[in-house]
Amino acid sequence: MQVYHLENSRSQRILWLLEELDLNYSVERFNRELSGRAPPEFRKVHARGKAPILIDGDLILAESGAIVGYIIDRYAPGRLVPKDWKANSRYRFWFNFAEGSATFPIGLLYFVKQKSGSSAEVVDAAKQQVDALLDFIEDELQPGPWFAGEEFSAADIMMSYGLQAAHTRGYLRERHARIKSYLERVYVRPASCGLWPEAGDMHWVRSCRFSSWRRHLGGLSTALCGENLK
Ligand SMILES: N[C@@H](CCC(=O)N[C@@H](CS)C(=O)NCC(=O)O)C(=O)O
Repeated sequence: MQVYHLENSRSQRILWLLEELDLNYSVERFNRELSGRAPPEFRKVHARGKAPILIDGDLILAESGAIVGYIIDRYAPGRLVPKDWKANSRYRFWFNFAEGSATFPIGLLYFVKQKSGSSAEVVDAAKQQVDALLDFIEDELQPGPWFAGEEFSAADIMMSYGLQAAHTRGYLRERHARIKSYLERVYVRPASCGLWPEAGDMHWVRSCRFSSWRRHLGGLSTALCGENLK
């Protein structure tokens, strides 16, 4: 499998999933253009022209949720998907909520704040949407520790991208303590190590190297992962 990865983008979800499942893959890594857009290489591979894209033999797939579902169903059936029906329904809710409801308002607030022509009213309306979204997630993220409940699942991989963006952009407030401690749990997972912008996206390259070591050495400690993040 080959992942078309754009720096600091939803393609982090795919790299993280592949690491969690310890599957073999290669990465084509691209920087964003100055405008923030994906370079033309993406459009050459898939008409949508956005990250992530997965190439697996003659299959070319876009949309992070579709790619996550494909990888699990084909290469790791039953992994990272709760079996208990109640946990499974929570899993489905958050898996779909991530792209359907959470990522857009967070991205929109960033976009309107960047645009010099945005009025204070528009920025304020976008802020209110993000506050309401984060308050909802904060209330729902219990008892946890993961979105589907006790088991870490692919819903966490889908949800963390938007929450991590909200965190680094300073949208989390004091009252979002559960989300903050949730992100702490995410950041120390060895498979997610090196994916977060605080670490600098280039650290991913080092992290990949550690991951392939892990395949040979049979275990990457969280301590080593923490060191990698420095
Ligand atoms: N819903 C799509 C969103 C894809 C998307 O918007 N990707 C962004 C990166 S997070 C992108 O490629 N942006 C660059 C561009 O729009 O040119 C998914 O989940 O894959």
